[in-house]
Amino acid sequence: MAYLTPSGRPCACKLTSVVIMESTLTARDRVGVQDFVLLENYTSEAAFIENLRRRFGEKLIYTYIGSVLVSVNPYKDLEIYSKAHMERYRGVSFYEISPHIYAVSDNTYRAMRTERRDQCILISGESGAGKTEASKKILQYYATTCPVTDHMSTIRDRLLQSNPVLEAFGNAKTLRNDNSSRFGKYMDVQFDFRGAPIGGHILNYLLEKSRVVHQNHGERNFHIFYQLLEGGEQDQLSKLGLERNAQKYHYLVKGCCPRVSSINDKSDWKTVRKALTVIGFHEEEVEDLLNIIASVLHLGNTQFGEGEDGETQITTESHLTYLSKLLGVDGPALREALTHKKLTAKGEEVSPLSFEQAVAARDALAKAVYGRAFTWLVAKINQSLAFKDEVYNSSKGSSSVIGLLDIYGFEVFQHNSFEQFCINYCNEKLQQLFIKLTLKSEQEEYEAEGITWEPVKYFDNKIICDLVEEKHKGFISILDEECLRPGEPSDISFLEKLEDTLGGHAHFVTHKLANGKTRKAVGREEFRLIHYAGEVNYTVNGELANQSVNSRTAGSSDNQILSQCFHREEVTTQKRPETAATQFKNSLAKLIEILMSKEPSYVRCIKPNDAKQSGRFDEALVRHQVKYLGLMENLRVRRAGFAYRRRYEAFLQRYKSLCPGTWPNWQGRLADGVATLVQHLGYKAEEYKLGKTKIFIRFPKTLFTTEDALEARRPALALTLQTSWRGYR
Ligand code: AD9
Ligand code: MG
Repeated sequence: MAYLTPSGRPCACKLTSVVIMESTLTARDRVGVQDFVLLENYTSEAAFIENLRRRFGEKLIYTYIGSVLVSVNPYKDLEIYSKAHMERYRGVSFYEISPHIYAVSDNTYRAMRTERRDQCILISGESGAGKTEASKKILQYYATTCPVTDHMSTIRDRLLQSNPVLEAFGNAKTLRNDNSSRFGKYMDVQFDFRGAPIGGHILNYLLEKSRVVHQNHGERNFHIFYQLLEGGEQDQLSKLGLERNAQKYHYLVKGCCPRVSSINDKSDWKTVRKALTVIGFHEEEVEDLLNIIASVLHLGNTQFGEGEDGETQITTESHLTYLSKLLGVDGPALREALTHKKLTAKGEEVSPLSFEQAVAARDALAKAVYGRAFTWLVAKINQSLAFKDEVYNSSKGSSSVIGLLDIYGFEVFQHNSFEQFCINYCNEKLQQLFIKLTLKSEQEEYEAEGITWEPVKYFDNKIICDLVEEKHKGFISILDEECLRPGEPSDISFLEKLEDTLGGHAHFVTHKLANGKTRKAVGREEFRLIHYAGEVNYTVNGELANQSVNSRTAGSSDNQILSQCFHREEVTTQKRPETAATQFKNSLAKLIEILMSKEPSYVRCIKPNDAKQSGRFDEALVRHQVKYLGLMENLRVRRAGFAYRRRYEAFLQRYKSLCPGTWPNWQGRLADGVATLVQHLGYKAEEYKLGKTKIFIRFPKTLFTTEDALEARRPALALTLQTSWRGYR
């Protein structure tokens, strides 16, 4: 970890910037400690939360645990993200200035440049905690502060503009967040040897496709539908066969919430249209995209009834006509795909679908079409962000990367399905990574500095990851087996298999108790996983149906996006297909590999209340998040042995005035200078250790005493620095 990387700027400049910053914040900064490592009672959860609460009350939303940034969503614009704020954080180390997302951005950037190692910033937290906002702020920081030439400004603009486009298609209003990301996102930003952005790449994970056809009460479909209806030009809507009224579309009214007070669909539409142009979408491509959006709405309004022959038939011909035109598929083929199924075992023979089956086929097609369009959109953005050698000849071979991970947090609803299962499994994997990397990096640092490592107890959630992904006997293997077995898959036999294989596992529970009785808290079609973050009941109902995709019609589409997307699937159907669960498992494994190859920084986001209100701090809600984000464990690991560490040059620079032997300048080895200094200050042997490049201080009190000495000697300067170094207790 690039912990306490020296700023590389002259001291006088740094001090000036601190003074400017602190002079505006001094009064508010007299609250709590700005690094939890400095909490006297660091094992107390109550003290931890009290520190968060007090700082939040003063609009100090950021606090560190060592180099991990904890952020509490203020639910209002705090005016701390201006260009002037960005400037204050440039080239300044963590402890010289108040905690901020810009400090993490800048330290990561400098670590990438000075250590020439790829970095990543992992942003986690529950829905509405502020992950996406944090990732946007980081990107804005780089876009504003990094050097750019004309060519590069194009890439910079595209990087920024990819956000509104992806949010339009991948975000939606939910009960928890008016702009909830319904997909996981990992974005690499590539920099050349001068530190200028030259490219980017996005990986997307598991779009919540079920939202296309169904929304819970108080929720909406993806923003783009409402944006198009509100903001699209009249002749455009007419061409698409759409009316400017979201209420007319079945897929848009399930949540009874077509309008959201915090969202302006009309102006968002303008932003998205502009962004598509900046990213380099051609008019025909935009048209294909809009055709898909409109076709989903027509599909939603496609109704079925019973014909004279008793077979299910489409009763809304006009929608079918539009569908065939917009999707570029043959009308009769589409009609057949929506009302009949192919009996693969009997060649070309088809059999009619029941009413319910036809509705399910329609919805499956809508989800598949939208899902593929989203995948295509990401691929297209990636093409436009791709690092182009011929443009940036000079930077060949010497680029580095900062990855930003903004992925859905742990989710528990009344009814939890396959999608929640994947999301929570993803969080288990990320927690596992966090444990590995924080412990590993801590251990490595101790080893590198030649200091004995003192192990810390923590809950290792590997047992839950194994339960899900172990070969042959893990949850996903059992699901695969059941899905790929010939004949109709059954949810109940799946549940029985789960019981047979996983029953008795400490983290897997069904309604059956060992004594033959029934456990009431788990339904007959449910199983419960005891996650590291809490217990969740999942319904198996539909778990298996979710795994199949209707691709019959779209493969032959004239719509470039659809034919491109579905063609690939057709080619691969000869092989044993991968289930959605296995696909997700594999993509997660790849993600973990990517993250492991980089040096991580963490932003842990906390949501202060469920009402999306500013100024409200719900302690119980925060306590729960502190628990499942593993923050107390994180703090204990960070405090294990030594609360504080600092590179020799930084420590000497700061305190040399306290010792005649080191003032004004120490000429010898840095380690000797620090030894001279701490001896003079009267540090006892058990209070500190000298490593190879850093001093390790065991107790915060030692540091406070030294700070007090500095304050007594240089009152004016010390006052400004004190706030940034240790906060006020
Ligand atoms: V989800 O898992 O995608 O549903 P996120 O991404 O964690 O969730 P998001 O960043 O979208 O949450 O934040 C939710 C809302 O909180 C935003 O729309 C803002 O209105 C508000 N927010 C979040 N962070 C900040 C901030 N730093 N300053 C002001 C903020 N408002
Ligand atoms: Mg988000």
